[in-house]
Order: sequence, then C-alpha cells, then structure tokens
Amino acid sequence: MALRQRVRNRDHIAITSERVRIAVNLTTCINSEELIVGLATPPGAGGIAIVRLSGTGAIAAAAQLFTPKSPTRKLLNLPGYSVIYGHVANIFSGERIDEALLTLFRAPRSYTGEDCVELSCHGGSAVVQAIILQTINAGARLAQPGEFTRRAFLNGRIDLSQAEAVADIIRARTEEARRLALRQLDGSLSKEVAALRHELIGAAAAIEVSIDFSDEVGDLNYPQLEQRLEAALFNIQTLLAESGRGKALRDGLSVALAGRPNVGKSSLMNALLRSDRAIVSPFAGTTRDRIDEQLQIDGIAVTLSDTAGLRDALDPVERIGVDRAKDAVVAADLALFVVDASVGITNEDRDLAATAARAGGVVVLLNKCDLISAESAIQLAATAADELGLSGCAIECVSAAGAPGIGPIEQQISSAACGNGADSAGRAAIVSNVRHIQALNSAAESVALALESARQRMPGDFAAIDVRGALNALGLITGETVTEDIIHRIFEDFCVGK
Ligand SMILES: Nc1nc2c(ncn2[C@@H]2O[C@H](COP(=O)(O)OP(=O)(O)O)[C@@H](O)[C@H]2O)c(=O)[nH]1
Ligand SMILES: [Mg+2]
Repeated sequence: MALRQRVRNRDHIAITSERVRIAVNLTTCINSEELIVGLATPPGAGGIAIVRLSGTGAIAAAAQLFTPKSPTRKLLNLPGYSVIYGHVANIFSGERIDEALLTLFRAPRSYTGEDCVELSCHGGSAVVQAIILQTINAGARLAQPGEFTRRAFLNGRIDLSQAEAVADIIRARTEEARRLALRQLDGSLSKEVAALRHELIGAAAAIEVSIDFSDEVGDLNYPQLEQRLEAALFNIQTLLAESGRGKALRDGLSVALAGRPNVGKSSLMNALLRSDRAIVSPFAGTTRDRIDEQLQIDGIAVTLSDTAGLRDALDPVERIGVDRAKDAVVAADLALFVVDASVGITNEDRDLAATAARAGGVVVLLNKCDLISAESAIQLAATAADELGLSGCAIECVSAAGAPGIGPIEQQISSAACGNGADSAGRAAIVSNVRHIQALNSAAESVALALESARQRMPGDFAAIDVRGALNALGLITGETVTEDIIHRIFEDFCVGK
C-alpha cells in the first residue's frame, strides 16, 4: 500500500499522455527562430556550392543580397519550391559577387520546418565566404554543426532516429550501409518503436485503470497483462537479434590476422585483397609494421589488418611490431588466428592463441592445406580448437596458394557480422546504432522485470514502474525522452551545414 501511494503521489502514471515532446524544454535553451547560415556542400573548390539559410526572416534576408534576373519576380511574393536565377551582391555597395540559383522553401515545408533559402553559387571558397559574409550582414549567424537537422528534429519534422540516419547516410561507405540508413531515415525504426510503445502504453493503461477504478473494472487481468508483455519482449528481442549485422553494416568490421611468423598471414591478406599488398617471404619476421586495408565482403566495410608474427622478437623494431600486432588483434571485432597446417599446432601457437581469444571473436584458419592430405586436414580440424584453448571457435581449412582457397574466410567474416545469423531481408527495420541497441537492451530488461511481477501476481504498481522504465528507454531512440546533453552529443558529430 505504501508503495502504491508513493508511486501514485510522485508522478501519476499518466503514460497515455506521455508524448511530451522534448522540444518544449529545448526551445527554451536554443532560439530556433534565429536566422542561421551554413555551407551545405563540402568546403574547397567544386562545381557548385550551396549556402543555406534557415529561420525567421530567411527570405527577407535573401532579398537583400539576391537580385532576380527578371525584375518582375519579387522574392517576398514567391511561393515555396520556387527556383530563380539571379545574382548575389554586396548589400551595402551593390558590387556583384556571383551569379546564383535561389531555391525558396516556405515553413513548414522545408528541411528544418522553417523558412529556408538555398543559394547555389560557383563552388569557390572566396565566393562562398563573400556570400556568407553578406548573409551575416543581413542578420544571419553561422550555424553550429548539425543545427539544420537539429531544428528539423525540434520542429517535429523527423524524430531522433531519423536525424541520426541523416548522419549515417552521409557517412555510409557501402551500398548496404546506405540502404540501411535510408530505411531508418524513412522511419522504419520509428514505426517499430512506435508500435512497441503503443503495446506498452496499452499495458500501462490497463494497470492504471485497475488501480484507479478497481470497483468498476475489477482486479487486474494478469493473464492478459502477461500476454501483452510477452509480445512486447518478443518484439524487442527480435529487433535486437538483427542488431549485430546492422551494427557491422553501419560501422564496418575490423578483422585482424594473427599467428606466429611464416604461417601465411600476409599471403592470406593478399589473397583476400586480390592484390600483392603485403610482402610475402619464406623468412620469419618479414612483416614488421601493421598494414590496414579496406575491402568489402557482402556489403560490409571490412578493415583488414596484417600484423607482425606474434613471437618473442629479439630485434627491437620487430618487437615494436609485435606489440602493435597484439594491440590490433585485441581491438579487432574478429581475429583470424592462422596456423600452418603443414606443421601442425606448436607450443608457440598455443601460447599466442590466448591473445587472439581477447578479440571480439575468433576463427581458426588452418592455412597451407594444399600441402597436406584431405584426411590430415580433417583430423587437424577436429582437434585444433581444443588444442589451442579456443573451444567453440569456428575452424576453417584454407590455402593462400591453392585449394581449398579463401572462400571459407569470406563466409566466416560475413557470418561474424550477422551475429546470430539472423536474416535481415524480411524485416523493414534493422537496428544498427549502438545507442539504439543500448536503449533496446534496457527496455527488454524492464519488460522482463514487469513480466516477472505479473507472473508473481504482485500489485499492479510493481509492473507499472518497469513498464514506464521500458517506455522511457524506447523514447530515447526516437527522442521523446532524451535529455539535452544526449541531443547535444548526437548533433555535435554532424558536419556544419547539415
Ligand atoms: N604452399 C603454401 N605456401 C604458403 C601458403 N601461405 C603462405 N605460404 C608461404 O609461406 C611463407 C610465409 O608466408 P607469409 O605470408 O609471408 O607468412 P607470414 O609471416 O605469416 O605473413 C611464404 O613462403 C609463402 O609463400 C599456402 O597456403 N600454401
Ligand atoms: Mg607477414
């Protein structure tokens, strides 16, 4: 009873009316009406540069520095989405700066939701600087990184996960990563999260009604609550199941070749890159520095590192290389631990496997299988992981020189990115951002606690607290419940002008 009272007094579970936009708090800190200006294209010379103005008075400010070619066209009277040709001039002297195309957007139908003007001019840094200076003379101030997108979020044009997708789409290095970001920008994740929140708000409302109106509606229907919570938990876990691949697609995967000297690490690197990148020689200690190269496997941006053979090197330079190699292996998402199959597993291999075991994941590669019989390879593969103290790790027979080749390595890298092997093809939303993964984990934890309370037939308040915890966690993804410093951190990673 005491708990019930406490919960209800402190903050009545008004979850149904919980969609209080963070914008309300935030607009008090940032004056989003202010006129801002930023270069939307990359700095430096280019065919075209786009200077973007947004905020109250954007069109009037533009009218001060831009003169349409046709004297009959008045900027202030033009409808949204108009594009006009003209020139930009110094607002005091009238001296021409450049010719330009002006695109006009009227609130709320613009990227930011405010009045916006984009000036497409010649892409030279002197031109851009001069135009930006004139916009400042006309009352604008320089935009902070990500401020245009931040305004789009604060004005409710997009939610936080969509704003993050804007940064992802700009940063995408592979076709798959771009596709993933576009889906998020289209709101695929927002929709899944909204559905989850809807489910949980339903559960919270049922609890609340049973507390407030137990006389009219009777006691809490526990089996129904359990069902609701089970469904929510299942849906969160399904989203999480695919997050490993999502994260790999978004952030790429770091893969390091590890093993003692001369087992064929550099040869495998070259084979995977299909180029003679690393020096290969029969002499141990050839590779001394770390070599990083980019490649794509199944749409995943892989950073592959070849390293110095791990051994107790006497040569001081090689020793530095060995230290770097260890760092690379430990930091990698996946270590490819290479063993010379024609030699078998040595004591040195056993010692070094411990370093590989500290990477995010390990695959044991029995290299030079072209030199041994198929039977010996099968025998070696059967015992290698246990012998190396890497029980449970995947083992592949490979060869940099002949059959069976390197196909199995590419498959292993691809499935390492899949995490539990979930297939993403059927689903619209794939979670890829660590921040979202953490929020979903925390939501799952809260729902599991609520479920436990329901199963034990505890008073409704117990489940209600955890359901609210889950709702808060989910709100972090779309931005309903984030704090200002999280928002600040997200947008400071954006480039200026975006
Ligand atoms: N037969 C055969 N020789 C290989 C294979 N991989 C590497 N080698 C040879 O093994 C030696 C050492 O190779 P290297 O790639 O420099 O080994 P690392 O020290 O581990 O980088 C070189 O002479 C390679 O030609 C393989 O799969 N089959
Ligand atoms: Mg080497």
